Amino acid sequence: MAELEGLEFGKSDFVLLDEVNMEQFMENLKLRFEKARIYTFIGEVVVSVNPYKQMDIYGKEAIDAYRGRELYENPPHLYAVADAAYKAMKRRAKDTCIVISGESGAGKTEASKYIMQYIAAITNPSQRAEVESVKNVLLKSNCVLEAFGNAKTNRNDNSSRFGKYMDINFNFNGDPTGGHINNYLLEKRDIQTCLAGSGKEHVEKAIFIRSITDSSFVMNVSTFPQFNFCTVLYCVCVCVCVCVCVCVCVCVCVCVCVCVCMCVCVCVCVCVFPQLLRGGSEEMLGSLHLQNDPVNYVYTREGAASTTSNNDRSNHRAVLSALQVIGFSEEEIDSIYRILGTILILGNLQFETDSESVQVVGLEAVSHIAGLTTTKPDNVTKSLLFRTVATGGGEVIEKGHTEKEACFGRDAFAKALYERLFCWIVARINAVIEVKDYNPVLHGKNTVIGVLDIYGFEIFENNSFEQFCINYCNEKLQQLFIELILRQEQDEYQREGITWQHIDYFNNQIIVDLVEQPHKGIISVLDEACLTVGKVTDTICLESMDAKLGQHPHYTSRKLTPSDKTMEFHRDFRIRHYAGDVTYSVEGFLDKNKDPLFQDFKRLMYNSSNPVLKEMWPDGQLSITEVTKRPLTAATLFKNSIVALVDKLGCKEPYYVRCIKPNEMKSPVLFDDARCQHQVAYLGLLENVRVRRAGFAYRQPYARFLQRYKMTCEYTWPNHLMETDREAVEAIVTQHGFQDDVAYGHTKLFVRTPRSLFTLEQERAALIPILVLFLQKVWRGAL
Ligand code: AD9
Ligand code: MG
Repeated sequence: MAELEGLEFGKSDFVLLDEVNMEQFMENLKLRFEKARIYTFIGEVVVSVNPYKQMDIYGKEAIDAYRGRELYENPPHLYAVADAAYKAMKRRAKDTCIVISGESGAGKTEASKYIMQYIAAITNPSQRAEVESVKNVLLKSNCVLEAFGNAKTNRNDNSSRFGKYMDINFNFNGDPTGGHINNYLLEKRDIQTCLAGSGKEHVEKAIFIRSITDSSFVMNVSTFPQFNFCTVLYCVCVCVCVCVCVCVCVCVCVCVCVCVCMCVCVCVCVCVFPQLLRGGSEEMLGSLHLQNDPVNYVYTREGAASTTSNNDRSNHRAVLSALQVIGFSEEEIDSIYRILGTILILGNLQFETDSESVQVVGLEAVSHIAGLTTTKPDNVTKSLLFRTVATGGGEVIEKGHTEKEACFGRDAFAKALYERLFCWIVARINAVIEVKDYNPVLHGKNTVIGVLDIYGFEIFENNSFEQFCINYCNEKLQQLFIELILRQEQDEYQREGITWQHIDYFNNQIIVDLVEQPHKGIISVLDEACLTVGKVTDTICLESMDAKLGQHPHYTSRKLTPSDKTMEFHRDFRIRHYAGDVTYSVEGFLDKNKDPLFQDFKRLMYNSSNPVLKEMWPDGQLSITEVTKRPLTAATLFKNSIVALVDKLGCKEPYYVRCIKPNEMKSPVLFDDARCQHQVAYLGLLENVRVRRAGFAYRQPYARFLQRYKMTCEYTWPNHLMETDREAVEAIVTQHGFQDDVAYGHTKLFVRTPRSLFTLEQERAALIPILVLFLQKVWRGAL
């Protein structure tokens, strides 16, 4: 019980702090982290600090302790918030959602898994087979999505490179009947950030510095026992490595490149590739024409240096088995791995220029690609070396690529293959779990719990288009948080005439507008540049952003502030986000925003004899003259999907898990005060405490409150004789002695602490059996 935790563990709810200020907040957060209390409430919000070690607080026993209990009956836990969302959904037939936010590595995905496990554990007590099967698919889909959508980065060994929002549908019994997954922006660069061509050429000193300070390559301290000695040892190790690397860097310039290749995990390699290469059977790899080591492939080489191979075999088996459990057919699974093989082989393809024309080096690879994609080798070669273009006069001609264009086309093709594969897998899972044959008349209202696990705010040394999208998404979610938790709450007090001291908070709408406003925002400028005919470069695009947004208080570029030496001339722009300043390199923005894939590749895939591939590339049936309409740009598609997501979340009752990353070392014993304080500040947690503390935990219209609790008061049972419902509610409150804990609004009763309500609930629960007995006797005529 929260009360039994004792003060040595700090306050289990930040609302209980003596004073609400940053100092006390941080003191409490740190104390609880050090005492292995990783969760703390702010009312119904759970603040979670990543423990970076296994905790003995999950599992059946804990689930039983939280099942059906009120939030404040147990110590803070993810299970408590999952149960609250579930109860609200079941008791009040409300759609709810659990929004898990925090930066990369803060523990969002782990939290979402515990929440899913909790919901799976408390539902379907009668073990009905069809419900069990839905639960199984929902849980197994995680394994597949992680393999295809997660990657090792500097900041997290298992970083989600896509945002996931999963709706779980429930029937009137509160049992899952199905679900739906939405995925948001799978980072295309993930499969090939470290391409020999693009990665190494642009290795920057800044990245090198990040690689050694992030030190994800040093060792994993999460296995260390909790001695300070270890912290010291760890710090010494880091220092030694930093010194060695710096010395190497200063003394032997050539070695910088080597170190970067060895250490930098800026490149990320989606888990499924090393799993396949290290874990696939000889027979499987043979049939895919693959060798069993990621270092043999350009797309996985650098990621492979930073990943361990211990679990690849078992993870590969788990993914295969999950795919089968979900219901992928053998042919579909085979197609998935054929596509993965194609991508790896594509990555190794080289081109050479021989007397003017460009050729593929080594035709064996082309025949392997043709075999894996069930296409003709000649057509593969043609797509790699030529593109079809429609001239102004309506003529269709074939234009040979330069070597550079061929490399660009190859990489764009590999990225698109992966992206479409991922989306197809999600769509296929959705087809299995979608609710079928649900009749609301027969089965009652179908309710939903949504769980959102989306990439957190990202600030790297080198931020590109992906960070721009991710950070925009976080601005939108912060806006939703402000809207739901801070603004609506205050607005309601005002509407209901409750005395209320306004709490100030930073409203980030201004930054959201900077990015998304039609005609004026950054996305609109980007799109305009992409649609402009002629050679528009990233730099020209930056100039037009400068011209349109130069006056905006949250936007700046080097041109606008020439004295700022931290930005590159004419290549960087900076946004003052709610979470901090982020400098973006505009290089590559236009290419990433456009659909860079030549129609020839789409046609090649559409003409494959493999039905799965054909299904993934419906746009390949268009001829070049039909492809006149510009597709929506990546930024606009992303913006539309995030706007739809926010709308979806906005109409549900939200529950929040705010995750904090205690340090950059992935250490279970380090609490980096400055880093944590920064996160607390930008997550708006202090404002959250202030609003919560000044506010009321619970509110209900008088009529509904009366209906539920009238049996607990002699003046209101079975009917009251007072003039208004409000007076009757006053009678209940006074009889139970918590008149100092409430405020009376125009239409609703507001209760400050949940404890008062808890007393009422207990009394009601005790009265119900007596009442039932009484009514039975009345019906039988015994009374
Ligand atoms: V990212 O935005 O996808 O890059 P997340 O999702 O916030 O990030 P994740 O949940 O993947 O972070 O957690 C990172 C690592 O922290 C995990 O791989 C675990 O090793 C560790 N972690 C996080 N939460 C817990 C926990 N409750 N117990 C133990 C944890 N370890
Ligand atoms: Mg994650």
